[in-house]
Amino acid sequence: MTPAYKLYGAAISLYTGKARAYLRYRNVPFVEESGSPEIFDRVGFRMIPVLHTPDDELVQDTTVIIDHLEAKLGEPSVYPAGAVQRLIALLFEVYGDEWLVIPAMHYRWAYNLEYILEEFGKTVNPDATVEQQREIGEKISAPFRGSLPFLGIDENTVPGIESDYEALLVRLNEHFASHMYLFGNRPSIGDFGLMGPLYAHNYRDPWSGELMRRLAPNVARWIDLMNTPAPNSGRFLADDEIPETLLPMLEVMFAECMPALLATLDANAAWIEANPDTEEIPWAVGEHEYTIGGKRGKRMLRSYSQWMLQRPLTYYQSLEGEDLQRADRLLREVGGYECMQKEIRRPVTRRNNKLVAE
Ligand SMILES: N[C@@H](CCC(=O)N[C@@H](CS)C(=O)NCC(=O)O)C(=O)O
Repeated sequence: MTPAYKLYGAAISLYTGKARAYLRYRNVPFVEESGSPEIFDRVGFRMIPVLHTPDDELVQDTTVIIDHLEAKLGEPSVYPAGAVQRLIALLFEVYGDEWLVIPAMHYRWAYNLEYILEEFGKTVNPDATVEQQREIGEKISAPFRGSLPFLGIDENTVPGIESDYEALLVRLNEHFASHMYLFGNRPSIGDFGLMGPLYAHNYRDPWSGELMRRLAPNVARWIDLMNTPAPNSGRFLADDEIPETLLPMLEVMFAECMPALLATLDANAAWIEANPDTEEIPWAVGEHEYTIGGKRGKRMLRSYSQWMLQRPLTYYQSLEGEDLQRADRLLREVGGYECMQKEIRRPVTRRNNKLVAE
């Protein structure tokens, strides 16, 4: 029998790794294929992954894919019921999707070049010779390699990107020494967010995978676990507990990643106000100076980051009473209180897979 769902994606794709792990965890029957021009025409642009549902719907964007299936499948949800766990899980998802793409892209193109060029070629033409695949790879990977400066990867930031990433590996390694997933025995939306960059690039690319296994064998083990269909019987830690081992990672997240990503909200608001008659917000809305691993550089402000950031921000800003108090206590401890007060002056939404002002 043909599985009901199709995932249009690729083994080398960062975001496909996130969606695939979710489908496996929820035991959703699916086949994985490459997307076709017809599929991308229907979506409106070329982007993977895309989920093809049994109702012939095409769902684009990993977060939308996961939420679409969460609504269908119900419990056991990947969104913790505990307010603080849920908030931190949403933050880890943004961190994986929008920030760890920086080390993922850096390590892939700096240390795995030969391999990844062939992999790109193999993705397009599995039957071609290695030489042909390399040639195809050179050509079709050009836009990806060319995006490094826009992501803020240059000679000044590379030492910061590497020290920051290696420190993250060591901290995650310590965390996974005593926990299966971020919040106990059930993977959360935060685990899936981390899975994209940590799997497809930093585990699967050979040089990067070797670095991971050497510095952080428990992280490599977590990746194997995330890629395995699960019995779906695990639980999040009781009493909305946040493991101590996550706190140093949250500190780093709030010191460098969140301020940089939050700058997108101001840039988007300025763009929306300057272009009241244009519906779709462009992919990039300016550039800014940012810090990574203590090194300063310039990166493009990607409008889409706001849509991801709105998830933890609106969730946090909806909290009340005891939940808010507990969230604030933790946020103050990790230096995140100020960031989370950020007002969403011009909310954005997705309409027909396009980012627009709400
Ligand atoms: N926010 C999107 C990002 C998807 C994305 O950037 N996918 C990359 C591949 S990992 C892509 O399709 N790039 C354009 C291309 O392959 O032509 C998601 O979560 O699905």
